Amino acid sequence: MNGAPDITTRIGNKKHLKLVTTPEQAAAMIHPSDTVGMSGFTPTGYPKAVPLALAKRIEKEHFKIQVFTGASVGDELDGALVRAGGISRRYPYQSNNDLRQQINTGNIAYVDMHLSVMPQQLRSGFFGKMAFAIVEAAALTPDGDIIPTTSLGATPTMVSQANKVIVEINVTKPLELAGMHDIYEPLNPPYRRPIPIARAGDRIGLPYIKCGWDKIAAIVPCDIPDTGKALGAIDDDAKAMSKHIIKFLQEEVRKGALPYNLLPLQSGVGSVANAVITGLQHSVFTDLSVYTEVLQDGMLDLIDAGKIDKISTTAISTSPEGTKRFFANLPAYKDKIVLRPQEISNNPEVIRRLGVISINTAIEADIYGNVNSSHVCGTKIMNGIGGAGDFARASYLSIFCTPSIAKKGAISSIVPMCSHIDHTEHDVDVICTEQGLADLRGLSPIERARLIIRSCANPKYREQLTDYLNRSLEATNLAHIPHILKDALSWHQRFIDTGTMEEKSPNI
Ligand code: 0RQ
Repeated sequence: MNGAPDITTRIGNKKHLKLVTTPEQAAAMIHPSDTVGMSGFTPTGYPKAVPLALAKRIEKEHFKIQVFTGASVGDELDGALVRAGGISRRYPYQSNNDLRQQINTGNIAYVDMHLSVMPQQLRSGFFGKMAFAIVEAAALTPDGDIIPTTSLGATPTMVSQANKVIVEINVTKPLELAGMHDIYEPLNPPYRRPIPIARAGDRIGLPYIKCGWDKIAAIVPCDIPDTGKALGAIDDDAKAMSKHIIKFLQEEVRKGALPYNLLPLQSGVGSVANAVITGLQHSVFTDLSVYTEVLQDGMLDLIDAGKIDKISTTAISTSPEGTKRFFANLPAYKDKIVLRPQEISNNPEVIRRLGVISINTAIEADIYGNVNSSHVCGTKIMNGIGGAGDFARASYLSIFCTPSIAKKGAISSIVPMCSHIDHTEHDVDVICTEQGLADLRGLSPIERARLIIRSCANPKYREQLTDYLNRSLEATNLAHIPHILKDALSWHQRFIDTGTMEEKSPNI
């Protein structure tokens, strides 16, 4: 194959070199309406050459497929296929501009799911049969098993459930990634056993994905690197939230509610999450551990600063600079990091056992502590719930952050009633904005409302929110959760009416 990178040394059994083919020939194997699983979790570890070739084929032949991934992936997959008109249904999370637009105009059916649950539902046959899994790999073992790359996501389940597997060997991924993965697939009920993870770094499975030569339909060389997402500078709001959270955690340690080295941390994606993690670098905390789904650049800083014991994740979701740094120091990082399937990295059983402290981002939070992290104005999807629900419900301490205002202050992120709810008041312990932090544990709804308005709402909106609360108290005669429904709903309606709600994508 002219110009294709040489992958011979990455194929453990030379007898099977005959499976090596072009992206176009591999893409030609897919049938219209097929259900196709693709590796990847955030823009890392996803196939690129085959989806790009498939998009070109679809542009000419006009057909659609159903696409499963671990979570969001890069534009070579979601963007290219959507622009070609090639996706009919998409599961379980996305963060692509073009895809979001097609979902929000009814052209693509999107199923926004808890990420830990999707592999089990695939295995149980809820979605029918998966025709192909297209999987990025660093190498194939002599037995035809797969050494994955920088994310695991739902790939082990896709490989076990698909009729055939197309392996895309990506030469930009170092072979030294081998050994970082820990692959364990639980049995379905009623045969399931406890998952034997008692500490973030425990290894319980295999370092490769079981596949076998019989299942491999094609092997495709690829030299396209992951897109990655450049991290924006940590702005003042993110710095303020990071400070509030670290101060709060220090106080919890002082009170004896948390050990000196905290409990395993989970942080979502984006600048606030990265700011909190970066902030820990300069904190008093040491011997930290992380049980999360995405590892961002800030965690590499913590490793470099000698603050981290172990990190468990399903994706190395670093910026392009972070990825270079990660690959350059792979032996040192390898010792600290375990890559697990999302069914394990996000597993509520393990999260509850370890007592994880979760820190996720909200689009809006209401005065009673409910959180919306997926739908703008209750109707338009931004990205999805992702792994936030897996963690929020099962964690020891569930923290949600959001800047107190959006759209340059035209919108308050603290609202009377969330226009859509992903995380109920029962799963939200702490809300933090740049204004301050509200510890909601043990408080009644009305106490929560007063505290959230006082500590988290932007001064610009405090009076309106207090007025709403007072009128609701009066109108309902101090009901348990006082609301005036028509006023609560019109809060969002005015933003829709003024067109303030036109959203863009953060492409996480
Ligand atoms: O749009 O730039 O056009 O103004 O939403 O908001 O403030 O840039 O924040 O990029 O961190 O994304 C919740 C979407 C935050 C993300 C969310 C508008 C805002 C902006 C983005 P503009 P920011 P971020 C780990 C766990 C759910 C999944 C999850 C997310 C855009 O964190 O998808 O946590 N979380 N998974 O203006 C109207 C409001 C708004 C608003 C923000 N109140 N009203 N628009 N925006 N607040 C990852 C995985 O599971 C893989």
